[in-house]
Amino acid sequence: MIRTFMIVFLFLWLGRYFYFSSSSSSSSSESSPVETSSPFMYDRNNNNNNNVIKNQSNQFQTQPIQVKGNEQYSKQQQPFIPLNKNIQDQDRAKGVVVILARNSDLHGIRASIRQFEARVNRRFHYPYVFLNEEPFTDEFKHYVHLLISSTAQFGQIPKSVQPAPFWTTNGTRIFKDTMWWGYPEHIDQSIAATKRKEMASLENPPPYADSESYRHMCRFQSGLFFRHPLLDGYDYYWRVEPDVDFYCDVDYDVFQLMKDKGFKYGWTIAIQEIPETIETLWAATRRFIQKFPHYGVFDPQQSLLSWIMQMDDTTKADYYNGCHFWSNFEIGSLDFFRSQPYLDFFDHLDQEGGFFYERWGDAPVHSIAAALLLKKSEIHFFNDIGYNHPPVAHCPTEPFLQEKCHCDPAISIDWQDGSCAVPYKNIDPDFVWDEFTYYRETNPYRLA
Ligand SMILES: Nc1nc2c(ncn2[C@@H]2O[C@H](COP(=O)(O)OP(=O)(O)OP(=O)(O)O)[C@@H](O)[C@H]2O)c(=O)[nH]1
Ligand SMILES: [Mg+2]
Repeated sequence: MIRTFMIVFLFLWLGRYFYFSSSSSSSSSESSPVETSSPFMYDRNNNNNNNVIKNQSNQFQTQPIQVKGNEQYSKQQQPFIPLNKNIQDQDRAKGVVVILARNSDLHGIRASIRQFEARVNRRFHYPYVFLNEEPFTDEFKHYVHLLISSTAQFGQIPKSVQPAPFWTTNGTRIFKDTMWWGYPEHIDQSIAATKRKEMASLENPPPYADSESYRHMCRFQSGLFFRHPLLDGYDYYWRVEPDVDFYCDVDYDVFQLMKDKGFKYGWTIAIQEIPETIETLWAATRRFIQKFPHYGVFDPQQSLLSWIMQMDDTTKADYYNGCHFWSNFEIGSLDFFRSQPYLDFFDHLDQEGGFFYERWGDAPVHSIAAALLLKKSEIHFFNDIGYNHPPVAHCPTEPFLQEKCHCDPAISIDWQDGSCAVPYKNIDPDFVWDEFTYYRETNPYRLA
């Protein structure tokens, strides 16, 4: 009996170790499309994956698909394409497209990837990482691979406490036990359930008011995605969601632009958050600032603080105006999120519990962090990337950009009610590049 227990314990313990080792091994194989095997990753070398689909409820069951061998998972193995500017290999930006999705998102993801490839990736072949708290089905992997021009890796997110990397200010990486997808121990789940019910019974309940999975998703996107071992070795990411449109040709390497210009966060749509979902987020942020006064710029002249923080004329108290970058589109620096100030910010918010007791979204969390911890010169408006996440779209109005697009500028949220682009202009008057600046800044990164 005791021996059985010991064997089970040893097995579980080794499982944890395996996760650690997968983190470092994927880092060392960053230029290789070959995936390492781990409990959280799809092992494409395992022939058992290459069977017909298993999900009996799916419409594709009527026509079992043939999933081919390994070759389809790495159609394009040339990560460094020639750009106008001669860039040494070691100076190349290591970018990746990151997609969090459920198996049920397959068709929405296919629609997004179809346009992403046509407008962007057929030129650059950025690799993809797909993440899911359930194993991706063979059907999902198969149909995604029919559309991509590069490599893809499929990772699983643990629904349990597992070691997660944490980077200190001197760059050291340590691991701390963290709930990846689920309720952290300190969350009172019965209070969380009551709060969800309260939100759902509001006269105008916000979307996903009563959803548990949405809250897990927001917490994961806020504080965990960039720690997944499949993202080790990458410096920049482009987030893509199901059912979005990419309206314009992107004919220069955005990741290299980000790296060379020192941009840490790129956006296309900025709007206001639904107040009911973030009632105490600003108070929690204030406590973070008090706890870590030495972090960040916290300087209205250099930062975007005044874009998000306003003063109440009567009470003279500051408050969060809800302005945020709509994070379903993001091009960002993974190192920003892996920095100690950001990780302390996330841990602080996580301890406060608002991901579950309210419905804090990753968009306001990322945006407040960017406004507090980055200089405004490190944040870039990708005006040229026309984008639609229904019901809100950004479509460039400038004729020199319109030539690259297929959207009606009239649909663009930018200068309409609810957009935070207008207040952004007050803080950074030159945030929309004119034609000369656009070509001067992007030309070095166009294909040679
Ligand atoms: N694996 C997984 N992915 C999820 C889950 N919920 C949402 N996602 C993904 O997380 C991202 C954001 O979720 P969305 O449902 O698009 O949320 P949203 O953009 O706020 O709202 P809508 O797009 O209007 O539904 C998308 O990429 C989804 O595919 C989940 O429970 N599991
Ligand atoms: Mg969405």
